[in-house]
Amino acid sequence: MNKVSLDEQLKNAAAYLSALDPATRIVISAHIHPDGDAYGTALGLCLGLRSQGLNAYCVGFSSLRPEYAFLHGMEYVLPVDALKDDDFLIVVDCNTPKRLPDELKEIFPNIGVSLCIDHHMGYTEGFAKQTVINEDAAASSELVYQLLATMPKTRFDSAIAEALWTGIVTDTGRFAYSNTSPLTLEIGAKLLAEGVRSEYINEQVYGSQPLKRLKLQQRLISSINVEAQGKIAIGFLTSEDFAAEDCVGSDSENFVDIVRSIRDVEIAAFLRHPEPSAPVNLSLRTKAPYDAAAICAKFGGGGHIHAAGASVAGATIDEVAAKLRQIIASL
Ligand SMILES: [Mn+2]
Repeated sequence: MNKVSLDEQLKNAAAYLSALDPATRIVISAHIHPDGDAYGTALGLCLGLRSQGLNAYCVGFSSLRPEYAFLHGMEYVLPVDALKDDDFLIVVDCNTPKRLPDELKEIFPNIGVSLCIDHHMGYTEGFAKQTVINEDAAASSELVYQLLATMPKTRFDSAIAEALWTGIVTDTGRFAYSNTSPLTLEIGAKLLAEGVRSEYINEQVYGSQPLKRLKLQQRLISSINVEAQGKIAIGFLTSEDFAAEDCVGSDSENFVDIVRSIRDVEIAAFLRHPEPSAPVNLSLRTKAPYDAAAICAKFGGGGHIHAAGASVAGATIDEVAAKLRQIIASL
């Protein structure tokens, strides 16, 4: 892992970017199945670099999910087949080739990742030429704010601020999780001062659910099983559940929080299998002393100490749940 201090990494990355020829095309990708922090970090960085006259674009998503449709910068999203070997590729909120969008996985070795900006644990050594990595950052958007603030030519505006605000709000559970630090709130204050419409964004992200999503939640709630004297809760959604409510996998983003909200539960797991041919997705939330990233690593996944996930191909929900119970029992 990178032992260089965050300040040093920010300074180096800022110098690296500032030295680029303005004609160099910068292309920014986040991870597969983007969430609020992935969209917010990628678009916020893209707009922030453009405010300095740099030639920045995003790649890896072609549309925004409806709750994020208010974000600006979609006109700078390129299709993957437009990428060229001499593009300057930045990967954000993702620290391993395994989590890149599928269509980018094949071509990224030709381009190479010039810069990785992320806050997850388990960086794949050699993934990028340069990094801004800090596992203590609440969100990748927090790191991008710091990077842009290190670059004197940045002209912050409300579009940049709303993108980064969205990343921070969604990754901190609206400034509530333990990853929320004094710095997170300081950055939040600076973003608000740029004109973030906080109430409007809250309404878009958290108060505009389609009814089918609530029906899907109802199915998850019905599935929850609390075990080990109330310490462990496991809930799941099968491909039949998704089909019955006309939902896709991304409609269940953050559903693990429902499982996590049960009193006294220390390990909360949400298993979903949106399509029979797709992998089973495991989302895990833990309280001390349980290490969610270590448990998910046994399934080939990763994340943070109290919030992690894994994608398990060729398995059923029952098989993943059985292995999870076994791992927890052995702790
Ligand atoms: Mn994140």
